[in-house]
Amino acid sequence: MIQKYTFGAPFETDAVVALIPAASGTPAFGNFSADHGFSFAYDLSPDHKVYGLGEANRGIDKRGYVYVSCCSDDPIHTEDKHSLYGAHNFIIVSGGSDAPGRPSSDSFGLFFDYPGTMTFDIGYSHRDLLTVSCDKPDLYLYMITGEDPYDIVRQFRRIIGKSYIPPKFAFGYGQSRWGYTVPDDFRKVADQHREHDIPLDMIYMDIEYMDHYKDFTVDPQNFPDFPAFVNEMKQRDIRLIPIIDAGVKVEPGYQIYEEGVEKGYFCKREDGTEFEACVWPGMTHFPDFLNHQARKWFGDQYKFLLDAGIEGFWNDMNEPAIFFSAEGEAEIRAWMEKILQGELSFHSFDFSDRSKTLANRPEDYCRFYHDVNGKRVRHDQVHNLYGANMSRAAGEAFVRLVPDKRILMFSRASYIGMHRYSGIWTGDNMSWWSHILLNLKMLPSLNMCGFLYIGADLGGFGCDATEDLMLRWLALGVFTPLMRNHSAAGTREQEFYQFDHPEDFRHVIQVRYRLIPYLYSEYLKAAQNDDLMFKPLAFVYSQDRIACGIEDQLILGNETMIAPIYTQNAIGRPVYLPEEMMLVKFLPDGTLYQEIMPAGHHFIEVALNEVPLFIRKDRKIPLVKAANRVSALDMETLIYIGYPDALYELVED
Ligand code: MIG
Repeated sequence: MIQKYTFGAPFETDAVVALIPAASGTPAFGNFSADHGFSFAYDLSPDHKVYGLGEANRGIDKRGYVYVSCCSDDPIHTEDKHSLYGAHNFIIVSGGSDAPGRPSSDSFGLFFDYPGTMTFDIGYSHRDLLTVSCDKPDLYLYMITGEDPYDIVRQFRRIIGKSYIPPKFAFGYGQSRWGYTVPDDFRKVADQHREHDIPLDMIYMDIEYMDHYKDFTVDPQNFPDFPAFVNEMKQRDIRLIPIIDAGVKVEPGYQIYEEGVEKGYFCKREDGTEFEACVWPGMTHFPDFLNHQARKWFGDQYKFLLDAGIEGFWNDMNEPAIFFSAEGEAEIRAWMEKILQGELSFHSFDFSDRSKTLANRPEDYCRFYHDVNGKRVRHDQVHNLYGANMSRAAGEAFVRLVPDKRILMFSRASYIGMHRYSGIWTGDNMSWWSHILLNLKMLPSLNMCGFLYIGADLGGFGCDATEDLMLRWLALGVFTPLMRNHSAAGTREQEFYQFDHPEDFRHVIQVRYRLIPYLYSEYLKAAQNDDLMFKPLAFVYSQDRIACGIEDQLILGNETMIAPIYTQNAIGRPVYLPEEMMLVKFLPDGTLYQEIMPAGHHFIEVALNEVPLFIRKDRKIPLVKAANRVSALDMETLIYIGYPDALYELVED
């Protein structure tokens, strides 16, 4: 059952698409207060677990920390961080399995539809207290009760609308790196994959492809005939996937800038002038994605690239990220001027601190406004909707511009609702072993919030990757819908050909292609049925106390369990089986190791170039022969592995 409560005058975020009548009476769980801002409080018993929050830090069970919904461009995802790029205000309080006598109604879900900053203190200040709070008491609250957390999640998914489905090629492997600039950089990637017989469907174009980082332009020197280059790659059955940044360069004569100013489609300051912030192109204006006309206008710009043959995009810097604002710049200039004039002395740390605090300043988010149906709304109050509406702009445009085609798209910033238009990549992680685990833990939480097309920068974006880390991470990446190797300029190059054993990469990436019919089928089922592709073990084995606490294994689809290796120099890992399962190891010679293992604790050995997977008892999964492109997969080669008498429903489209 879903009950909708209205507090104050909420902003319409469009996250929920189902019509839910207003509930009468007071909510069944917790205490509410709308006196000073808004707050919700609920006493947690020792066995309560709390799920959800989508792209958030730490565990699958969120209990024990404080999380702040505030889309943030922060590339250092250490354990202490409270905010990442997304804002997904859905949590499920689960009564747990070990509470005899507790009513099942002890589990409930909460969606706080509020687009400003929101704090989820989940047993952080007090182990036994959950509080959710925000400054303005204007929001919709959806309270969902159901049989168990899994049922609650599916009810929630039903009211937020169907998840985005990408084109099938998007299930292939993608190579990316910030720094590919000239056509030969892209050709080299394609050539190397061909030479070493390694599958590849996409090469990503980072900001260097643009003309001075101007959206919807290409560098005229490097790409004098861009459609021809896109086509050259397409002849090789490889898609180029360009990045689009949120900020539009301020440059007289640049058509998008001129048009946006003329039509009033950029965010404005209080005095009506366009807000200016420095990002990659230099000074930019931010398109007002909350204004539906501006949204249509910006979406239409994607046509330039669609017409050139492009079939996929990634939307970046859309929190929006700000290096510094015009105001911030003026402030630091005045400060430096005083120092130069000898009016002020300073410590060196003061100097570096000052310049660092210029980026993504909360004050700056209070300096510009949106035009929402003629009403002026200050950005900070709707901050978490910005990136989501950039992707919505594009998604709505694709329906108009290329109605018969599915376009690949994923975004960095997001809010619930964006899952109907786009996927997510989880931003600037690092080449750290701990980030393999973080990648794994985010998967079910993102699914709970509707995001199915998801993935992390495999191998890590920042820092230097090693061959073993890369291989282990790919052995998780073979299971994530978005499988992309991406890294930052200046870090050690991490394409497979930078390492000593290309054959190991060939094998691991081939495993992905062998699994695509299964992954795609499970993806489609999850999208069509408002279901999860990745589930915590607790959702499936809710009566098993040990399984309920396991966070480094996941149920994938309905048939399998994944248990990737995420520690350095490990020869394998401990695995807990809640029931009998078949361990499958994809061996480097293309054969399979299969062993039925009884329920219980095990240690499995897995070499660096092997991919482990468990098939649940009495289930089986389809497997095909590898090919170097998704389009070349031959369904005639399909076999099933697992328990032979099982049934499997293969969904294709
Ligand atoms: O300020 O476009 O998360 O994937 O390579 C960094 C350059 C801007 C951040 C993205 C990353 C991308 C990078 N971008």
